Parts: sequence; structure tokens; C-alpha cells
Amino acid sequence: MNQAVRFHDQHVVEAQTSFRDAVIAGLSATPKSLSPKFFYDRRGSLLFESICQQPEYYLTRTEECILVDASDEIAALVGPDSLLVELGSGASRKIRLLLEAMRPSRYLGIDISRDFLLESTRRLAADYPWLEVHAAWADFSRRLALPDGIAGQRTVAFFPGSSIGNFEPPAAQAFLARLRQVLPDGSGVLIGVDLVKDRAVLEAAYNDAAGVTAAFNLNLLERLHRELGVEVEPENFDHLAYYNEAESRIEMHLVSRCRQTLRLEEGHFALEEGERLHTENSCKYSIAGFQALAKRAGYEPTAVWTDPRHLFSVHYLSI
Ligand code: AVI
Repeated sequence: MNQAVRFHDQHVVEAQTSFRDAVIAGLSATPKSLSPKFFYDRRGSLLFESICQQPEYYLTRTEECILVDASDEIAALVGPDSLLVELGSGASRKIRLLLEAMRPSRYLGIDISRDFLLESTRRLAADYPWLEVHAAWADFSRRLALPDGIAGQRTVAFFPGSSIGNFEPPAAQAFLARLRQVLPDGSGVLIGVDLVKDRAVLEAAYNDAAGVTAAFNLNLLERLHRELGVEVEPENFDHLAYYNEAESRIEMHLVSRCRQTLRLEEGHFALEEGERLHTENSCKYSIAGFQALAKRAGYEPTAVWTDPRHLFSVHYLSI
């Protein structure tokens, strides 16, 4: 098998222009907000990988244990020779836990961070010579399409890490419903979902002692400077993350330490001392609550796996 990665340059221009427009819209809104998808430039993607190693961030290692324990059952549900599509593939680490058991014929990694996507899919192609590896640089939260030539094959969409939690529930349902439309009959979705739990455990995960999550949050400001030339001093902001119990979600904000103005081209965006820029929601679910959402999106929840402490869940949703 040829070990080159087949690269599909799907919606690149759209992703670049949408960043500038979204920043202007987000800084003009009340309260100010930016989409968490903009965290993931190269530095943000590396910081996220580091978050996943932090002792407080239980999500990654718990999901990995669940996947390892359930890999044979997952493989039996899915069957061999499928197309395995990873949404937000990042470092393509978790997929390695499933490849030997599942034996798909093709893998497609889709990510918004181009360099990261290319590096990780090249490594995957080198390590699994029997696998046909594809990479699509795309913003799947805006437009979801499988590249020509590989659409139509029975597919498993792998959406790990509780990234679905970064959509609010109505948007999560709409996203899953859109995903369903591009998957052929007999396909399914394997999705990691973080569970509601003790506030202290949740808040520690988003306020790690090493300050990596804070650096990840503040990197958004550095990205505004690097890519859009926004005049902004990250040291004039604090990282804030807390559990909003009424909404079952962790909220992340950047809090202005002083009265200041951010400048982007002709636009001036004033912030008061203490004013927040809302950067992320990370929604947490009960197992039954997530299954109900998946049903509303048109899926049949077929299997669910969790860990002994019920920190995290992995669901298989059939079409
Ligand atoms: C990618 N996503 C599921 C992470 C989360 O937990 O919501 C992003 C993250 N934000 C702060 N720490 C990690």
C-alpha cells in the first residue's frame, strides 16, 4: 500500500476569512465571545495536547481506558473494511487504540489545524502501511462533506474527547443530524461524552495547577495578534473557568484586568475592568440525557461504555 497521505483541501479559504469576520462579530457582541474552534492554531493544538496530559484533566486518559477495554466490542459492532472518519483528528492518538481491532480499510482525518493534521496523518500512514490514509483540512462545524471518491462506503464517524460538549445542546443535536445526512446506510457514530459530576473534579480539570489551560485560553489573544494584527496584551487578561450547574457546563472566559481597547483594522473594541470575553462552553451530560439528544438527531443509541467511576462515556449511535 502506498504510504502517502491523500490530502483534500476542502474549505480552507472559508476557514481563514471566517476567523476575521467571527472575531469582529464576537468582539462587537454583548457579552463578548469567540468560538472555541479558534483555539486550535498550531500552538493551541500543542497546548491542548499538553492539557490532555495534565493530572487534573481526567477526560483523555479515562476515554482511552474505555476505548481499550471496549475495542473488541466496538470492532464487532462496526465490522471490518469500513471507512473510519475522525472529526477533529488532532494528534490522531486515540484512533491508534482502535485500528488493530477494527481493521478499517480507509481512514480520513478532518481537522481545522492544517500543519498538525498533515504531521499526524503522515505518522499514521507510516505506522499503518495497510491503511489508506486521507486528510481533509476543513472546518466541519460549518460544512460537513466527505471528499469525492470516498463517500458512499460504510462509515464510522469517530468524534472523541467530548468535543461534542463544545457545542451547546441544540447545536450539538443539529450537528449530529447533519452528520447523519452524509453517512451512508449501515454507518454509525462512535462518540466520547463527558459526564456530569462533582463540581470540584470538573473545575480542577479546567484550572490545572501547571497553568496549561490558562495558557491555552490566553493563546487565543496571541493568535488575534499574530494572525489579525490585533493590538492586545495577554497579560492584561486572566483565565477564568467554572462550572455553571444550571447549564451543566464548564464555562471559560478571559477577564479584562483593566479598562482597555482592542484594535482590529478600523474597529475599536472597548473592555471595562472585569469584563469577560466568553471563549468556551464545555457541556456535560448524563448518559440518558445524551442518548435522548442522539435520538432526537435521528440515531439509535446502540451501546454505551463507561469507566468504574462514571466520569466519562463512549456511545455507539447507529443510523
Ligand atoms: C476539545 N474539548 C473537548 C476540550 C474540553 O474539555 O472542552 C477543550 C478544552 N478546553 C479546556 N480544556 C480543554
